[in-house]
Amino acid sequence: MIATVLCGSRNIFTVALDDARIIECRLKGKVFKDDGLYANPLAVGDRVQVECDKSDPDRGLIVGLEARRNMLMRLKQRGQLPQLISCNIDLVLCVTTPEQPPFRPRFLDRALLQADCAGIPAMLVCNKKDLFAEDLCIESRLCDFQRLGYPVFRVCALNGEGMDELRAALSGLCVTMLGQSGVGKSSIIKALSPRAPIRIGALNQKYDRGNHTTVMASVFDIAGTEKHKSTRIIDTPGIRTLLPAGISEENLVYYLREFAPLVGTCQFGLSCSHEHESGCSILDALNEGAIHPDRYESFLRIRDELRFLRAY
Ligand SMILES: Nc1nc2c(ncn2[C@@H]2O[C@H](COP(=O)(O)OP(=O)(O)OP(=O)(O)O)[C@@H](O)[C@H]2O)c(=O)[nH]1
Ligand SMILES: [Mg+2]
Ligand SMILES: [Zn+2]
Repeated sequence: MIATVLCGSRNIFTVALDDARIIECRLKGKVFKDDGLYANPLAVGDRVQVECDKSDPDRGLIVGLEARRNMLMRLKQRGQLPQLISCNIDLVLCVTTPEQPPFRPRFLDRALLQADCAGIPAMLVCNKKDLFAEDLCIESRLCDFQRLGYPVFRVCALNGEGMDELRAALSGLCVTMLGQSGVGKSSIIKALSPRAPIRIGALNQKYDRGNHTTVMASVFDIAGTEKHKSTRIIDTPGIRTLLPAGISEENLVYYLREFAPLVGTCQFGLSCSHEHESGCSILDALNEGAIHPDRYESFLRIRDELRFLRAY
């Protein structure tokens, strides 16, 4: 029987069978084709073949893995294998805040890069709109993401502001939430589906950030309404560091939307470092404002990191 992984780690997973029954499965002595490429053998959203236990209807054994439509991954630490966050999804929802925790556009650049590299559409949600005092730096970055084609939603999970638009945008999709601890990923799911059995954490007063309340990726189904189809949301634990996974120094530019069309058009072609050369299309775009200075800075930092990761 085919099932979808809802949550789990190491070798015990909760899966939903295609007849809607939810059972617990072991992954025992089974080696998949992709084994050895990722830190975890299975991720939430994976489609697996299951053999049900004949004596216990609530248990089974995972015996195979169906082909993956896509994989969202991350690298936690240099020298480790990439971790699969979720598989077979339609959308990555990158969640951020203007305050508590502070706005971190570099995290967004990385999260969007990871989504683009996986070929998965992405949107941004700026939560905690209630804490948003007019801040030109934040607005400038949010507008730039919009300009690049990432829809941006400004919402407040606490008072429901902006939630209808977000709900409509998620209609019929399977979505993965991505963001730092404390930005309100779980709160947004709770706002969309008040009866969802989900834990919301308090903020750490001293450090103005989350306490890593969600500890494991898991799935929540939000029922459809007359206006919207149902939505499946994967809540994930807050991410501290997001090192680029599955991207090389050479192909980084292809995954930065405003950089990609310029590749190869510099005077020195593909050998241009885009740092000091005359006739560099990327530096020209930066000077003309077609590339936001912050995005250019992110590009340099991520490229440095990729060099460092490769030198391992
Ligand atoms: N002021 C304000 N606080 C909010 C809003 N949404 C969530 N919070 C608060 O932010 C804190 C963290 O919320 P969570 O939903 O647990 O955050 P999370 O992103 O799931 O965090 P982790 O599970 O640790 O990754 C809680 O104290 C929420 O009440 C909002 O719109 N405005
Ligand atoms: Mg959470
Ligand atoms: Zn160049």
